[in-house]
Amino acid sequence: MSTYQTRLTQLVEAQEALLSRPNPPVEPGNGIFNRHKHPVLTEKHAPLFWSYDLNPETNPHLMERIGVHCAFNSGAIYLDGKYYLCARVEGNDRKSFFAIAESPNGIDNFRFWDHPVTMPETENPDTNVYDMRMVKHEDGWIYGLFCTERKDPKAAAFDLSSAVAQCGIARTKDLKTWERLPDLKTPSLQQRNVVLHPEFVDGKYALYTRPQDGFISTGSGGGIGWGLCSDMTNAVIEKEFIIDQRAYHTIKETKNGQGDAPIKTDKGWLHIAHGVRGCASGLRYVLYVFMTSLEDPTKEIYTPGGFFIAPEGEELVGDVMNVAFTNGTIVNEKNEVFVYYASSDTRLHVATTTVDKLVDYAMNTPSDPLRSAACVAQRNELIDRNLAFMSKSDNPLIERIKKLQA
Ligand code: BGC
Ligand code: BMA
Repeated sequence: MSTYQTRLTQLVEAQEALLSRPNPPVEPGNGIFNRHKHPVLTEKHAPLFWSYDLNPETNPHLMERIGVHCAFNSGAIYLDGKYYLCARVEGNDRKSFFAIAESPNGIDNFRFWDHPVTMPETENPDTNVYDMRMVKHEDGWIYGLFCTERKDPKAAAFDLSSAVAQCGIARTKDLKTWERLPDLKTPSLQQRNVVLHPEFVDGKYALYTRPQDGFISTGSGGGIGWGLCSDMTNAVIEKEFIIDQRAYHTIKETKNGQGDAPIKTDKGWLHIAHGVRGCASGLRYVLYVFMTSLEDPTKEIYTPGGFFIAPEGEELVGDVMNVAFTNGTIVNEKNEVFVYYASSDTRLHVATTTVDKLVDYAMNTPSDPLRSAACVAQRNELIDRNLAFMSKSDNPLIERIKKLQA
């Protein structure tokens, strides 16, 4: 058999197995959510015709011509019973682009559409675009807000990494044709992680922002911000203020940013965000949860302490280590929740749970008391309640817990 034929057999068989493999939940989990056995998207999910020249005459060795390196941070939307992701796909050339993948059940069998998204540029071309949040707004459009990055024109000649991050805006009705609108203008020098709230607030569009002074550092401010604007076709936020602050010695000491749009529940808006801290191995990204009031979406009402999802196992390893990041969540008609989180800027996973469980988690997980001694007091309170309960319980499994410590 020719090299071409042998390699084609291997590639096709591997992809057939990958794309249709079931993705069961990992039990028992922590009761809050379940991870699933496999990532839902990887670079190997990209159609073979995206990276190979499949013609044996022009590619007898069946080599990759334009490699696909990762598929990660994905926007997500549920339309007519189907689960759609707008993935951040990155080529070997380090440029990201968007591509839609669809699945019948949200946990496996994701297939990319034939072509990536053709995202129009503005008069100031983007060098890199990434991390789209797809939101169906009550105005009838599906908006895609994403980060657009361009080299900083003010950087010194030797500095080839300083850039300016801003919020790009596009809208669509079918996820196929995207109308690019002017970038968001805010009082801040840079923006990343901007997310559209799905409902009008006081007749205006409401946006979660993440103001920053510089490209990496949020500078003097940071936090998850909020601002209103009256027109998405020329989006200007005049006043921006912080609704979720970062804080010393927490999982969001260095930066934080809204994930997808918050989930509306009868107890409040439920947010899944990312928090970042700096440590000896670099920046560590984890996910956390908070809730805001239905009457006043800028007011925090529940702030469960610590992380919700932190990278573990193979998730810790990838292009940018130690990162869990989310920009896509789906809630279906059964109130099942699909949290799409990427690990280490390399691959995409799903964590499944329900709206009820997330609200229970948010309302009943104590807030971070910010000091070791206060954390011990908080834990002792739980332990004492449990010991009192256990002494009265006749459940044989509870008996066995006692014996484990005996
Ligand atoms: C990368 C992003 C990253 C940002 C800040 C960008 O160039 O593409 O993934 O979040 O830099 O580190
Ligand atoms: C950011 C994000 C993500 C990325 C993360 C870690 O600032 O916007 O794109 O996952 O850094 O590199």
